[in-house]
Parts: sequence; C-alpha cells; structure tokens
Amino acid sequence: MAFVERVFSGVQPTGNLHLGNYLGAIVNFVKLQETHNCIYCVVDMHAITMPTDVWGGPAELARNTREVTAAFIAAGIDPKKHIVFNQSQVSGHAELAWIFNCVARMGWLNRMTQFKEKAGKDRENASVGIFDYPVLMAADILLYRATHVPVGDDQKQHLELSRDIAQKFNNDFGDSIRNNGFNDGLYFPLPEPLITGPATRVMSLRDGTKKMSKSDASDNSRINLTDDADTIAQKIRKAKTDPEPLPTEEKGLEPRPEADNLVGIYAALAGVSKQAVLKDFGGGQFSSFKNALVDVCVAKLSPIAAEMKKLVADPGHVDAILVDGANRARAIADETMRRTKDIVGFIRQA
Ligand code: AQP
Repeated sequence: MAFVERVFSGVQPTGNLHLGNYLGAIVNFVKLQETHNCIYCVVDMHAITMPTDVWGGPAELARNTREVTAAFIAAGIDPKKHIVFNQSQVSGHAELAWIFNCVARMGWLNRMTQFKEKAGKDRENASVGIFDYPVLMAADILLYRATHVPVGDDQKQHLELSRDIAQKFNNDFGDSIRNNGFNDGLYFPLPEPLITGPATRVMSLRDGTKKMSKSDASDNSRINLTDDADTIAQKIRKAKTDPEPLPTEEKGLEPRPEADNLVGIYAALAGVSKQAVLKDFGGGQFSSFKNALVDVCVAKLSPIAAEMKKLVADPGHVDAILVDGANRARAIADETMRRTKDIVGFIRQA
C-alpha cells in the first residue's frame, strides 16, 4: 500500500534546548514543512521517564513545554499550516503504546543503548517508563501513520525498533488487517528516519567524543538556544581544541573530534560544506576560526532567542497553540485508534 507521506517528530521538554537539538532536528523540521504535512510534538510523557529532579517537577515541566513550543515557532515552524502540540493532550499515544507493548519483545528493548546509558549501573532503580521509552516513541509516530521521522543520529536505533514494531503488528494481525479492508495486510507504514545535514550528531564543547546533551552537568559543554551573545562567545572561546592548525582537507578532521565538531557546527550554521569551511580557515589557528564561529552562531541564534523570549512571556498564547494543535492531532489519532481497535478485536462504541 502506498501510504500518504507524513512527517512526525518530537522533542522532550527537559530544559536546556541546545544547538544539537536545533541542528540535528529542528532545522530539518523547518525545511520539511515545504514538502510534507508535518506533526511536531513536545513529548512531555517521555520527559517524566527520568527521575523528577532531572525534569524539574510539575512547574518546570510546564515551563519547559512552553519553551520548546516557543523554540519550534521561533525557528520557523508554522503551527497553523502544520501541527504543534504536547503529547499528553492526546490520549491515543498511551493507548497505542499499550498495544505495542504486547507486540514488542523484551529482547528488542534489552538491546537499546540509550536505556543502558540513561539507566546507568543502577538498573533496578530505573523507571519502567525509561525501559519502555522506545515503545512509546513507536506509538507517537505510528498513531499518525507517519512515514518520515527527522531525528538526530542518536535516535537511529529507536527508529529501527519502531519499524520492527510496525512490521510485527502487520504480521501478527495480517488477516484481521485484510478483513478490515486493507487488502495488502499493511496497516502501519515502516517509518523512515531522516538523519540529514552536516550536524546529525553535535558533540560536547568540552569533549568531542561525547554528544552535546541537555543533561550534561557542565553548561559550558553546550550552547543553549536561550544563551545571549556574550555567553555564546565565552563558551566557544573556551571550547576544547588541539594545538594543531585546522587541516586543509576534510580527511584531516578524522582523528580530531573537537576540530571536526566545531567545523561541522560552522558548516551547518552557515549552510556550507565542511570542505568549504576548511577552504576558508584551513591552515589557520583556532583563535581566528573561533571568532568567525561566534559571529555565525550569534547571527543565527540571537533572533531565535529573542523571539522565544517574547513567546514565553505570553503563556496563554502558547497554550492556545498547543490546544489547537492537539485538537487537530486528536482527529487523526482517533481514527487510527478506531481502526487499530477493530484490527485487534477490541469491542467499541460504533
Ligand atoms: N547532540 C545532538 N546532535 C544532534 N541531534 C541531537 N538531538 C539531541 N541531541 C543531539 C536530537 O534532538 C531531538 C530531540 O531530542 P530529545 O529532546 O529527545 O533529547 P535527547 O535525544 O535525549 O537528547 P538531549 O537533548 O541531549 O537530552 P539528554 O541529555 O537527555 O540526552 C532528537 O531528534 C535528537 O536526535
């Protein structure tokens, strides 16, 4: 069956939205609006899978949900043409996750590297939610029968699991899917990850082998979307580098993770290739390159930060956007749940 192309992706409201979230995900969200119907979700139900002190408790969760929404809009997402909402307003996410819990296998989830990283050594104390995170993510995507999912490189494994769940559901319920009018026995699409651009994995400014992350204890490891120009300049000037000048060829970046990361960030922000950056800065010292990186970073991020500030100052307006988006998302989700319940054999009100 040819599925109607639809884009879905989500961002967790866990604070400190950073340059990695922006370049790895949000920039691509903006571009895809030109070619696809898009649904962008603030995944607040994912946020609470971590201990309360990580996501900050109820007031902080609400504040961060509005801040991520503001970042979407400030970056250029149009909530009227597309759909922007927070996950917990559409109950279908949790309902479909339960059905998928009965499709997914323990062995599949046991292999997820993000769970291993996030649960750490004390697995007995990790929430069931953080173990089940990828199943909820599959439900998020497939509730809208989305075909394309723009994400950063770290989400590749979870996307593969979403595909496995869709495929197993289609296999397990193939006859019922056909009996419900889908003659090819396919109800859910196998969603494709869209991991594109020169910055699919932005690394920490303090350690070029570690992902830039919201939860890194050091604020100097990341550039937050809300950082002002002075803070951005300070963080970039302090960013770890090595003593060699920048190479003139891309190959020369391979053994140098910090240099590779900074060149990748510049390339992504300026909309050019890494090779083009090296053409201008190769052979030179980091200090002058860093000055140019500060300029391009501030030019790109400052207008976004200013617009975010305006939006979060009016929480009523942001909440209205989320309610409107949730109403439109629910219309699609309810149809999927109605069909899915028929396929599974759950009796429901006609
Ligand atoms: N460093 C990164 N480089 C490129 N893309 C990234 N993403 C996250 N970090 C990077 C992408 O941003 C989107 C939203 O991520 P999320 O809110 O689900 O958070 P996360 O993947 O758990 O990563 P964070 O933001 O750094 O949080 P923590 O500290 O919890 O690990 C996703 O598409 C993600 O790929």
